[in-house]
Amino acid sequence: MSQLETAMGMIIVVFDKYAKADGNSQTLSKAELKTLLENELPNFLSSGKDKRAIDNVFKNLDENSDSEVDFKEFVVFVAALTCCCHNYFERKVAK
Ligand SMILES: [Ca+2]
Ligand SMILES: [Ca+2]
Repeated sequence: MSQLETAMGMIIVVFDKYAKADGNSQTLSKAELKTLLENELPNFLSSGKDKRAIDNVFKNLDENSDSEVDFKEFVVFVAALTCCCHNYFERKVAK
């Protein structure tokens, strides 16, 4: 597998790992999203570990407002974060 294929596979594996905690492996509940962020993106939440921060992230991700984050909604989030990282490193290199 290529590097990109491996990266895409990892996103699927990570989503599945956390999404299946409550028996419904198709979507992330708020509790599942919280565990995922705490374990996989510890720096992302370091600025606000309180419940409100999680609530806000969850509300933003849940685009169709069904109180679950499905894979599509999760991928949009990962892509947005990746863009932020990319911008950040580009600025660093440009200096
Ligand atoms: Ca679930
Ligand atoms: Ca949703």
